[in-house]
Amino acid sequence: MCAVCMVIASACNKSEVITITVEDHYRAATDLSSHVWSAVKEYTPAPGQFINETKTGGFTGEESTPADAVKYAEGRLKENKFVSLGGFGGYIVVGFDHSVDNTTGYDLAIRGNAFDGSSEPGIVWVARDENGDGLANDVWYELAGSDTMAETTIRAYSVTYYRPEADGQPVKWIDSEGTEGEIDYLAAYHKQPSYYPTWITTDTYTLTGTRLEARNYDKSGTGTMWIQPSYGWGYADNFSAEDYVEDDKTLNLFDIANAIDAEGKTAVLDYIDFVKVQTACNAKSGWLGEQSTEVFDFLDYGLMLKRNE
Ligand SMILES: [Ca+2]
Ligand SMILES: [Ca+2]
Ligand SMILES: [Ca+2]
Repeated sequence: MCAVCMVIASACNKSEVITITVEDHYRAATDLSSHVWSAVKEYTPAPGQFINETKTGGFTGEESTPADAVKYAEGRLKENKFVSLGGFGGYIVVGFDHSVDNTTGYDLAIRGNAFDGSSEPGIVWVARDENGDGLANDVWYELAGSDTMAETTIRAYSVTYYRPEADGQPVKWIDSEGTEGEIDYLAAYHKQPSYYPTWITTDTYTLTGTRLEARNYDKSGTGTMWIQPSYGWGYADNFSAEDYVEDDKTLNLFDIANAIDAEGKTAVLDYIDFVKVQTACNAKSGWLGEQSTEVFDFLDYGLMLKRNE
């Protein structure tokens, strides 16, 4: 009997109020567990050039509910195709068929499509299924990265996106700093009617997260060659030798030990159940459009290494 169960048993005997600890819902990996993500729990991108797009984006264009969006994202990941998170704040949440342990060293590997000069960092968040309902409705902890303490980094930053009034229009936004802007409509490349998710029924929606300062710039000076430099470490879809896998450079590695709470203090998590990746920059790169994190895969890296021993 585990320590927690013993507490409950003895408490029941005494008819005392019991505080259920999160350890109750730990799901140990077994020989049957997979080191690969098992389910998409939520997919809420910001508007973007690939959102609703039926060609390279792979949407039907008819997604009308959050469940449709989850189905889309699961199908894409299973086909090893990218899921775009759109502009700032767009996110995906995945779960595993077991709890992912915080091992010594790296615990998670996330695949993006970064290459030298094309990093579109996504911040990684983790959560335990504290209430044991299988849903990602628990407290999220950010995994700190190289820029967490930078003065240019803004936590609890929000962007509200506005549904365009007609097809073929950019998506307007306003952020929590009062700045206004647009997700451009790239008529030459992505011709779907709207970049505002088809399954979001409200005329505005707000995404909140941690914003990293954009580093993108036009090297040509004439708008033809946009560079999206890498960040130090701790971000998905980031081409950095500090945490990519040397012989598989689109995989970035993450350590649950870097978890921080809403105040920025270290959060000690022995394990996690859910992983969220969220586009970290609010920027656009000319004809390349908005900076959007792309993801392909989520792995329990500790379990993967154990299996490879
Ligand atoms: Ca670790
Ligand atoms: Ca839950
Ligand atoms: Ca990318």
